[in-house]
Amino acid sequence: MTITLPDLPYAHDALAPHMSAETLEYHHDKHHNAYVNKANELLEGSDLKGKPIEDIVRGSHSVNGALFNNAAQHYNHVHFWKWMKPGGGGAVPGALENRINQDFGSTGDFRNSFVNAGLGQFGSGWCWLALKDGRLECMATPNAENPLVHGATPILGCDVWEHSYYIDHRNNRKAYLEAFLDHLVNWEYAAECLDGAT
Ligand code: MN3
Repeated sequence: MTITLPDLPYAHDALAPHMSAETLEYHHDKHHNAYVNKANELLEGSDLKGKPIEDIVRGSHSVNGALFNNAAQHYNHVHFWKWMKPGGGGAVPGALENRINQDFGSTGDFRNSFVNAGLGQFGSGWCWLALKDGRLECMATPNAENPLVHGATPILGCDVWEHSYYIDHRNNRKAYLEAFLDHLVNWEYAAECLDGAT
């Protein structure tokens, strides 16, 4: 079984103006595709070949850096496309909203925590809402790293590599993170991730 590039779950221009067709053409068709090709190449002859992607990510972490980087980026992007939708960022489904209120105090506190995690990640990486030890928390990770290698399950993640926002928001990462939360997040998919984790 090889790793394959999933189609975007919407048209390339469906997230504009918050994330343009040009960004998605580069980000999905070129960057994500390159991670898929490289991961498949590196899986040849590896005993992780054919394993579920989560096992490949955990199994290559701190053992095979090149495989980890490409497999983890594949995992991260598969979910990232699904964590967005046209006209997203609306109401948080009740069960997830209750968990956010319980663990952060309020949705506003969650929002500050998520944006600050994204802003605080120096250079390339990701910010996350993740479930760890039964509690929701925000975290930031460098490069390809993700909550899986910290014993946590990702519920929502945002790519803060410049390739994700430089065309549309230039160097304004904060504006990108706010546009992601206000206009792009597919909260139904985040709620599905929480259901899967509990
Ligand atoms: Mn990316």
